[in-house]
Amino acid sequence: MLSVSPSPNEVAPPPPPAPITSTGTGIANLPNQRHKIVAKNGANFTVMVCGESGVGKTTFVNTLFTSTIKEPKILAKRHMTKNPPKTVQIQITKAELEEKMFKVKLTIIDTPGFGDYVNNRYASIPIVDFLDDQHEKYMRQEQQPCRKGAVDMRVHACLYFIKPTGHTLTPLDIEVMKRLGSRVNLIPVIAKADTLTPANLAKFKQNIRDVIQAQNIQVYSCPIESDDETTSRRNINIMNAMPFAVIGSTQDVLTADGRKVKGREYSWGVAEVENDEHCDFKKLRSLLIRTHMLDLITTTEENHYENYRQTQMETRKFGDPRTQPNENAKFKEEEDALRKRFTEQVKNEESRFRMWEQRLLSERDRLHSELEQQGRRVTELQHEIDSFYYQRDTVKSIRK
Ligand SMILES: Nc1nc2c(ncn2[C@@H]2O[C@H](COP(=O)(O)OP(=O)(O)OP(=O)(O)O)[C@@H](O)[C@H]2O)c(=O)[nH]1
Ligand SMILES: [Mg+2]
Repeated sequence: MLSVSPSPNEVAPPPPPAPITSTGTGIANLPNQRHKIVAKNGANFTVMVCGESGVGKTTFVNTLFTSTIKEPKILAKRHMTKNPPKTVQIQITKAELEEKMFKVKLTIIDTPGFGDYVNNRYASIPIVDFLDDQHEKYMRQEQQPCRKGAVDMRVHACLYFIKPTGHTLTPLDIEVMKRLGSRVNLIPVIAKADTLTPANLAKFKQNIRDVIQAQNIQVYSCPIESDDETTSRRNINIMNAMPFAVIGSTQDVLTADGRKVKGREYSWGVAEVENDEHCDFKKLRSLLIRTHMLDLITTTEENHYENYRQTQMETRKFGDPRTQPNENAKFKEEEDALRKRFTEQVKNEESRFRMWEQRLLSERDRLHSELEQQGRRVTELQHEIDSFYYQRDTVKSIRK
């Protein structure tokens, strides 16, 4: 069995992965200096997908598996259908890629989409918690006397799926991406590229790049410099494609020229997953499991994990010694979030009371004027009664 669905906060260790042979994605091409280490130990590589609900995260994961691994039947546990069901909890799928002498234990973490609610401010909390928890678990294991068999689920690449609106990043995208970018190698991805025209896609990409820069969002940037000119050119090519536009599909369709490809069929033709003219799926897949896997692993270890570790050490040094270091930082974040929420709620209540007060005052004024009117009416009636008695008495006295 390859997939497990533990709760977001409690990730149960998944069962051992079944070995699968890759379709030749070139793990053997990992840079030489790291070659031996990887060959000896094998690499643990973890990718996470996240983004708004329904943008195609699960379909992308399935596409990645079916296009990368020769025996998708082993992954039958996943919903490989055209329209996968809504992901409701963090889902972990493990597979083992093997090429020549190299083994890569690939873990893909699919997350539930957010953006369904009016207030999505806290939408990314489970994902951020998951990322921090993996660093924390690893750090605690590292501090143990025996570190053999340590479970390492630190996320090496987090693909953030952007809705293909054709405009720009939403405030929610910006907020979530900022939080993710400071913790993990963040790779922005434009979902459902087949729904945009090439011109709109190019414009959309540029808008996203501009916002990323203006908002100072930390995204993964691969090293461009290399002794080898071809590698440098390839890296520049990859960087220019960011944010990667992808098409997801596990369906085999027939093109006009008779090729059977993974793609999406339209009346005007086929949008092909693995066609560089149609989308950047191949570039992204190559970056992940071929050309930059090692860089993603190294930067996670050296930058993101190290940042986390240092922050925790600082907190431990200056924080309350009775409190666990991670908890200190987490409590601080939670406290800030709670304080913000509390202030907001107080403000909301205040404005509710003010409106209520306003309503009561205008009701009071209305009743006052009604009372005055009624008073005037009473006086009028009293006059009428007086004049009635007066007339009756006059008539009586005349009769007498
Ligand atoms: N046109 C188009 N549709 C896509 C693409 N990828 C996925 N879809 C469709 O979008 C719908 C949602 O896809 P999912 O993969 O379930 O989306 P998700 O992001 O996992 O959704 P949640 O699990 O709810 O967060 C399905 O009907 C897919 O067939 C794509 O590249 N192009
Ligand atoms: Mg899903």
